[in-house]
Amino acid sequence: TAPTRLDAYRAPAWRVETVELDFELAIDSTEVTARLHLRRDPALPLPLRLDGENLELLSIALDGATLPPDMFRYTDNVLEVDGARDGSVLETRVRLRPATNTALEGLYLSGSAEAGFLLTQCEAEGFRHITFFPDRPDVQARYTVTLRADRDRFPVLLAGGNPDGAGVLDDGRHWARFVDPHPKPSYLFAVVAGRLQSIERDYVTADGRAVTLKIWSEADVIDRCDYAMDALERSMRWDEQTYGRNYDLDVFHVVATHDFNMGAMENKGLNIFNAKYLLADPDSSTDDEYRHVESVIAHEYFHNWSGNRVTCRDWFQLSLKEGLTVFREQSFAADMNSASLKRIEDVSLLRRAQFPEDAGPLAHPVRPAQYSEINNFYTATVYEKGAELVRMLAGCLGREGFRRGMDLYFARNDGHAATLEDFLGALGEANHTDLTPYLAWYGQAGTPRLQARGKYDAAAHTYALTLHQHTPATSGQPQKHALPIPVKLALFDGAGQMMILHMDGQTAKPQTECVVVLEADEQTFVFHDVPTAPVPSLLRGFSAPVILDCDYDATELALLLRHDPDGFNRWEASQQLATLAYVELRDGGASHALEAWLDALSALFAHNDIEPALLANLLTPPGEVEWAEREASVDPARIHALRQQLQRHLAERIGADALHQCYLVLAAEASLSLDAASQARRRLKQRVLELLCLADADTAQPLAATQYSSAPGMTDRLGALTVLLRSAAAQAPAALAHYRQRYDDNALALDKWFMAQAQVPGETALDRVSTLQRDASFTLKNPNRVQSLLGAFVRANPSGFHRADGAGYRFLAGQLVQLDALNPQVAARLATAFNGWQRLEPGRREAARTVIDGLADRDGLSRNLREIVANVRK
Ligand code: HT7
Ligand code: ZN
Repeated sequence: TAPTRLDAYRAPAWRVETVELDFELAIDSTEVTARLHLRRDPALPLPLRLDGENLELLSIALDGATLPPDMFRYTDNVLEVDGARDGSVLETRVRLRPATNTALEGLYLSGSAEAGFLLTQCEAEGFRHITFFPDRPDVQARYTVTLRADRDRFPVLLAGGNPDGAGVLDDGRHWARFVDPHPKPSYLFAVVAGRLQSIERDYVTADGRAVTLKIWSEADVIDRCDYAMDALERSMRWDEQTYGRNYDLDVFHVVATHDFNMGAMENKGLNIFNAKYLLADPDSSTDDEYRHVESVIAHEYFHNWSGNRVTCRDWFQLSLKEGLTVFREQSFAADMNSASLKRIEDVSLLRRAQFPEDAGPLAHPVRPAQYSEINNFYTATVYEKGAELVRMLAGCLGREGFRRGMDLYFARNDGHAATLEDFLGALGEANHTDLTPYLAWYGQAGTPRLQARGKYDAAAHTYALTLHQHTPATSGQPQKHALPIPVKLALFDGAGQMMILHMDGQTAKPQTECVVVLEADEQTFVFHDVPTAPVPSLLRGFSAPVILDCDYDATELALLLRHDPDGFNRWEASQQLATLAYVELRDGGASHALEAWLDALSALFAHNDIEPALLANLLTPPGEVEWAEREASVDPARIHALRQQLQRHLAERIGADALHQCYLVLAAEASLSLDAASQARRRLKQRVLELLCLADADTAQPLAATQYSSAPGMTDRLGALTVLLRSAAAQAPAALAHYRQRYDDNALALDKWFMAQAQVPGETALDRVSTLQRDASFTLKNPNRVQSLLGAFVRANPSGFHRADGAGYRFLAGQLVQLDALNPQVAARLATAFNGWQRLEPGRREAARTVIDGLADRDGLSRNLREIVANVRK
C-alpha cells in the first residue's frame, strides 16, 4: 500500500457526532454493536468509508433497515456504504476474538484465559480492530458505552467517561454504562473487564470538582499501587498550579497490565499502564524505577489537556501532543526532584536514543512527511527531540510568556484537533512575537552541528564569538537550511569567575548569562569590556538540541568542570573532557586531556563537597553508544575496551583505598528511604563500587556479595548483582540463582534478572542470551520479557550484540521473524537495533548487510517490520 503523506491531508467528509457502543464481552468471542450518528460535510460529496480491520461483520443496518449486500462493500480494511445522508444512523454488529489477539492492539486478553482480563489499546489505529469507524483523530465524537458480561468472570466493567448506571441481568450476567461528555477521537477509547482490585482516593480539583481516583490491578500486586496514587495526586496539583489545568470528569481510572506494547496510554478517564510503570515497592523496584513511575503517571495525566482536550489533526502532528507532554513531564520531574540532575538524565537519553536516529537511515523530522505504518513513528525524535523544540520555544518566551501562550493555545483549541502551526501561532500571538521560524525545526531531520570559535582582542578588550551551523544531509533530505539556534552562554575568567557581559547594542542590566540566537549559517557576536581572555560556557542547560563543536583545550574544560556553578554544564564539561581523553587513548600519543580529567575528578572526589548524585554523574564518562556516534568506522568491542581502560585509569588515580573508604561510609547508612538525598547516596555508592571493582576486584567482589545478601531494597540488590556479573565474580552464580528463586513469582523483578545478564558486555553475551531465550520463563508473547532480554541485548550491549562474526545479527533476525508473527509493533521496534550498521567497520558491516538483505527479501513480514527493514537498509 502507498504511504500516507502529510501533504495529502483532507478534512473528513463524514463525521460522527455521537456513538453508542454495546459490548457482549467474553474471552473467545466478543460482539460489538455500534450505532454511529453521522454528519456529512455538504462541500465534500464523497462516499461513506469506514476503517475496519480483522472484523467479522455480523449485521449492518442504515436508518433502522438492514442493508442489502449490494449496498455495502468490505474490502482492503475499508467498509464502503451506499445511501447514507447527513443525520443517518449506521448500525453494525461485529465479532472479535480477543483470546487470540497476540498483537495487543484492539481488544485483547492480558494473562491467561482462566484468570486474565480483557482490555483495549486503540492508539494509533487500534479502534478499527474493534468496530467500523472513521478511525482518524480529527473525527471527535461523544461516546456512550454499555458493557455486558458474565458477572463471575468479569466482576469489574470499566469504560472511559462518567458512570451512568449498572445492573444485574437474569442470566448470571451484569451490565454497566458509561457516558463521556467530552467529544474525543477514537484512539482515546478504552474498555477494561475482569477480576481486578482497586485502591481509591478522593480528590477535589482547584475549580471545586470532586473526583474519585482509582487504581486497578490484579489482586497479587494491588499492594504495589500506592506510590502511583501519590504521584497521580502530585501531578494533578502541579498541572493546576503550573498551567491552570483542572481534571474534567467525576472519575479517573488507572489500570495496570503486564501485557502492553508501550509504556502507558492516556485513554480519556481510563489510563492503561504497563505494570512496569505503575507498580513500585522497595523490595522489587529500583530508585530509577520509582522515578519512572512518577514521570509516566504524570505524562499520561498531563495528556488530558495536551492530547485529549486539544488533540492532533492527523498523526503527522503526533509531536504536538507527545513533544509537549514530554516537556511538561520533564518540567514536573525537575520541580519534584533536582532540576540539573533531571536535565542530565534527559540530555543523556537524547544523545543515546535520538542522536543515533537522526544520524542514520531512520532519520525523520519531528513532523515526518510520510509513513507506511504510523506505529513506527513513536520515536525518540517525535518524543524527545519534540520536547527539546518545546523547551526552546519556552526559553524564547520566558516562564510567564510561555504560560500566556499555553493559556491561549488551550483556550483556542479546546475540543479541537490542532496542528503544530496552531501551537506556534498561539504561543507567538500571546506574546506578540513571530515564532514561525522555529517551524523549520519540525520539518528538517538531522542534528545540527554548531561550531563555535572565539577570538579575544587583548588591546580592544573584546571577545568575538563566531557561531556557524551545518546539518549533514539525511536520507531524502539532501539540502538543509539554517535553523534558529538559541545559545545560552557565560564567560569565565581564569580564576573561574563568571564575567559581566556587555554585548553590542545591549543596554539591559548587567548580567553574567545571556542568550544569543544564531539565525543564519554564520554570525559573530561581540562582547565588550572583557578584561582577560575568557573561557566560554556555551549552550548552557543544553539550550538547543545540537552537537557543539568548540575548540576547547583540556585546561579550559577542567576549569569549567571545577567552577561552573550550573550542575548541568559542569557535567557537560566533564563529558567533553572525558571524550578528549578517550580520543587520546584511541589515537595514542599525548595524554593532556586524560591527565586533566583524572586530576579534576580525583580532586573533586577528595574534597567531598559536591552533591553525591552529581558526583556520581561526573565520575561516569559518556556511554559506548555516544562514542560510537563520533566514529567513522565503528568497532564496538574496541570502544568498550577503551572505555573500560579510561575508567580503570580513573579508579586507580582516585585510589582503591579512597574508593574503599568512601564505599564503607556510604554502605554504613544503607536505608530504604526514597528521599532525594538517600537516592543520591545510593547512586554514588554504586558508582564507587563499580570503580573499586576496576581498581581492586579482590576487595570489591566480597563487598558486592555482602551488599547483595544484605540489601534493604532493589537498588542495592540489583546494583550488587550487576557488579558481580560484570566482573565475572566467583560469587555471581550463587547470587543469580538466589535472585531467580526469590523473585520467581514477580514478573517485573524477573525481567531485571534477564536484563542484568543480557547486558554483560563481550563476545560471550550471545551464548548467555541464547540460553536464556530457551528458559522456561522466557516468552515472545510478553513485550516486557522481550525487551528485558532481547531489547537489553541489542540496544544496551553493543560489544555483545555486534559480535565480530555477525552471530548477533543472525540471532536477532531469527527472533524478529518469530516475533513478527505474534506482535508486529514490538518486532519493528526491536529491528531498529540495526540502525547505524552502515558505519560499522567493514567486517561487521558486511555481516549486517547480509542479514538485513535476507530479512528484506522475506515474504510475509508485517507492514511494521517491513517498513523498518526497508528504511534501515537505505
Ligand atoms: N500515547 C501513548 C502511545 C501509545 C501507543 C502507541 C502505539 C501503540 C501502542 C501504544 N500504547 C501507547 C503513550 C504516550 O506517549 O503517552
Ligand atoms: Zn505521550
